[in-house]
Amino acid sequence: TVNIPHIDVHLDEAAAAGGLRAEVAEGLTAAERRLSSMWLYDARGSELFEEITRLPDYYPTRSERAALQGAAMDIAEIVVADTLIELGSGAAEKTRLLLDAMGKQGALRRFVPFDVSTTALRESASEIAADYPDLEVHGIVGDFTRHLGTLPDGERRLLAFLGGTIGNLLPAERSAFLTEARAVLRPGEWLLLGTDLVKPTKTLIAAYDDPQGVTAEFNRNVLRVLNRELDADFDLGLFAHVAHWDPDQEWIEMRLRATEASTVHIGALDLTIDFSAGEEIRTEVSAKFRPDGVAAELRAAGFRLHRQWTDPADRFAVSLAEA
Ligand code: AVJ
Repeated sequence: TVNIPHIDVHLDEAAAAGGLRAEVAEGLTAAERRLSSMWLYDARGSELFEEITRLPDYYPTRSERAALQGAAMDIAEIVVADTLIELGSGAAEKTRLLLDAMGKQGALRRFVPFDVSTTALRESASEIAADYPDLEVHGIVGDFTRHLGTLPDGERRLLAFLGGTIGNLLPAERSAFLTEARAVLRPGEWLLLGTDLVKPTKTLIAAYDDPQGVTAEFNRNVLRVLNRELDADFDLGLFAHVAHWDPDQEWIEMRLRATEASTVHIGALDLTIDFSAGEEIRTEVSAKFRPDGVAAELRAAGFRLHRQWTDPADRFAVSLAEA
């Protein structure tokens, strides 16, 4: 028999479209134009991100994998969880390290991948179900800033939020997310948090502005999403990819910079926007952390930090905290 995943969709298309409309209307008319990085991940965006993770300069995925390789068995033995929930699981590739270790430990029964991209989720849930025949796979399509309350119950759950995706939340969203995660978990349940670490600017910029141009393509893809979903007429050729390090906030910003003046019409919003040459839209922040800072944010949300691991080059941290 085949192991078929069960999938719940909490991001219904109408609500997502409403969210996109409201956000784009507000973000693109603000004095400092911005878009939420969530809109980067349509099917094509999720594929481009997977391609980014294989680029020589994009170290976070490899560094996190190295950290997890050293930590997975310890984590499995500390948490003794029956359910692994993974937020923003995408292709769920590093998850296998955890699934293997938790399987070996013996308590694991169920895997709950949670992602904003329906296509990425269906694909990864099916692959994991096929490769782990005894594992119950229950996928959830949702927005982890809004739908944490829909997570299935379990005896003892490990909530994994890897990839450094927490860095894509703004500081207030970040603390709201951690507080909500703490509220959803019972005492004795666990959070595993992956965070990219502060490092020399040139290493960071190289990771977000690759010579192959994949990150640029990923960034500009958000305009394709707006053209398709909101009947907009962005000319992708008129927007250049920019990766900027903000030393005060300690985050990378991806931006799209208008290379010349243009007028864009967004049909679904009945909105016309004039871009002057050089004007920018912020499309993502990707915060970089210090291990002590992660510990402090976890503590502020009511978690107790149990242990932190880093990769041998100290580029990326994985923190295990108890609710
Ligand atoms: C979604 C957190 C893994 O911020 O590094 C990759 C997304 N943006 N290149 C990150 C991303 C540009 C990525 N994560």
